[in-house]
Amino acid sequence: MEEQNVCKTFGSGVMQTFNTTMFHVKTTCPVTMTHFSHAGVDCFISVQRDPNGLMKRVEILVNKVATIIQNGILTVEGNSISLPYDHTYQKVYAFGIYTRLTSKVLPLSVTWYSLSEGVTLLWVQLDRPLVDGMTGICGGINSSETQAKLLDRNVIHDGICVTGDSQPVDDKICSDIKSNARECLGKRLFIFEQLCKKNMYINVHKSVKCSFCEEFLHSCNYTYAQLSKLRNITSCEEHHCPGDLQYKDKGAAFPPTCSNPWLQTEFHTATCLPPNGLVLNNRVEGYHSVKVEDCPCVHRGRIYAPGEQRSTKCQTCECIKGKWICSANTCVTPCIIEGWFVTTFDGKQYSLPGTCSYVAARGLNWTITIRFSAMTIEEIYLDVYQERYILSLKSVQLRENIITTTDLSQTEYVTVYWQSSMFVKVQTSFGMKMQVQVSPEVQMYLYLPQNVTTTGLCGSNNNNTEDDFTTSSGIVENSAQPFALSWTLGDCTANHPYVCINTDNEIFAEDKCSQLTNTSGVFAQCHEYVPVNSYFDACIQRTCQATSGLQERVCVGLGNYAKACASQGIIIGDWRAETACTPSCESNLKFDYTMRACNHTCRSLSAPDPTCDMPDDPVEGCGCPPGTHLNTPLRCSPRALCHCNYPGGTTPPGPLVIDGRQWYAVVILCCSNTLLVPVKELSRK
Ligand SMILES: [Ca+2]
Repeated sequence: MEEQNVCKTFGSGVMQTFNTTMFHVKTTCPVTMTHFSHAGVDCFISVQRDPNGLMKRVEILVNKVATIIQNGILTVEGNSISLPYDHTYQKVYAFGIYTRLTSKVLPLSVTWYSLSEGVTLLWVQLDRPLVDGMTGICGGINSSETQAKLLDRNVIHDGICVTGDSQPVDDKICSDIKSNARECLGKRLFIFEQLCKKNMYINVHKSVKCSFCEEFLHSCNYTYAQLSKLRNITSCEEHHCPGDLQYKDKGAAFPPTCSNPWLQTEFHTATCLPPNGLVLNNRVEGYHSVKVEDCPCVHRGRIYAPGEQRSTKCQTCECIKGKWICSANTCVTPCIIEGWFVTTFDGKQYSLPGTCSYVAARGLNWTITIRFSAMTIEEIYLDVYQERYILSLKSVQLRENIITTTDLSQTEYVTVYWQSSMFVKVQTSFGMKMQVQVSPEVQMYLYLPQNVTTTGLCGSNNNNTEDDFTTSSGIVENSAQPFALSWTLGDCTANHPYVCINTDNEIFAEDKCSQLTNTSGVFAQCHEYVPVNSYFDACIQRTCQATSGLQERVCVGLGNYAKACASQGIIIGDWRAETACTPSCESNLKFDYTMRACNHTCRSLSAPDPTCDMPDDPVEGCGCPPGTHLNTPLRCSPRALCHCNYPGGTTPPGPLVIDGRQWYAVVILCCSNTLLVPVKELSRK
């Protein structure tokens, strides 16, 4: 079990430090709860109360992201948000009757109870040992500071706010609870009495009184009758739940819903739950509970009744118990390696732990290994039988022979050709296909027939995600890191950073990558088909870590989502123009989203083009517009200007003198890419 440290504030100013000391602070000044830095991430949490004891302002600053609750309104970086809210660095969501913020960069959560008038309860939980140099009223390691010193250092005076003495007030609620809850309070009786009297100062808000009593009494196992009696004393009402939900002092923090009908028992807290056996219909407005059989489904913002069907490019789906039950996917899903972000054949997504060399996939007579430089693939090696292909930025080679954009390389087992300036296709005789993006970044898309299983980073290709983290020694791991490290070659250290290298990168990345998630943006039409969040996170990370060419990194991130959408039949349109991502092309080549290799080179005029026999979806990249052909050297030429291919080279249009045998030379004519019969035989030299 990880070490948990909890610091809490409730009532009109009760503080409970990490070392569980409790005291009362009566102030309308901001109070620093905790402030520390860990792993390069700064964390600062403060609260400020009204004269009536309600917290009117809570400020949570983690990794420079400001989350503020003020006058009942929750904002993140100045924008009002709705729950659940998922940000690169944090999540904010309903947790029982509370709201919880969980950081993704620190093992930290902050939970609070919010009323429209203010916050009555807040606790900070740190799931790790306390760190050095912690300040704040929550205390730190071996905190030996006196209460007076803690107050002095952590109550921030601004000249307007007032700090008073926490004078005990004789209050009937305190004495009545004391005598009625003596047994439950046990050892806490003394501290209860002491704090209760300080908590109940004049003008204290009713909810603040209730928050105080609830905190002390919620661990008591009282019967309904006993609870009613205590409620009579405090005149606190039972928490009111919305719709037909029912309040439970202790129950599942997340109610079962149509999207997630299983009752999760991991977290228990004060909560609102549907009546027994029902689930919350979270697919419609309001809080209505239904039988799971009556749950509707949602697709592209449309609600489907139970039993209703819909069809997509790859499958037919039926709405059953709030879930889409789909026929087998007829589209072959590739293993995708885009920078450090991997999607296995069976659809599991994870990120690689470091700049290493890995076995991406291995079959009977072939192995694909990838070597990284920083966050991008430097080289891909494909070993098939005795042949080694090396793919890198704008380059493909078979052993030491370079395969240029106009070439077609064919051996017994492997055919390699360029689909456009951005994509190289590798087709094997045994059904394995690989598409490699070679510009502006090396990325890999690997396709295997259904019945072929593999090992490596790409998983097992058996339609079961559970065994995708199988290590090189055959053990199935739970997490990505040990699994991925087992497939490394040579020295390797896990060095995956999770925070931006600087603030400028961070702002740029957030701004540009949010074009993906923008619900009225160019990518919105695909959101229902391909979940966008993992692409957004990947876009942020690849841009955050870049030391140069930030815009290009963003374009790669956006392009990866557009590619995933295209594979589901959703064509985004001219997104590159809208996002300043249109690449410039060499020579007189033109950029297009639908380039095809088939019959697009001058070479293809000399002989039947084998690429026309290989089924390819069109790809984006630079290539030649219709009516022109890719010529050597790199240029789009009309047919008449095409060079001719002959065994041993290419030649421009016109007569070609080939040295024949020792005494003879042959002149043939290249015309419209066709080598004509010898027109002239030269006489003996
Ligand atoms: Ca699998």
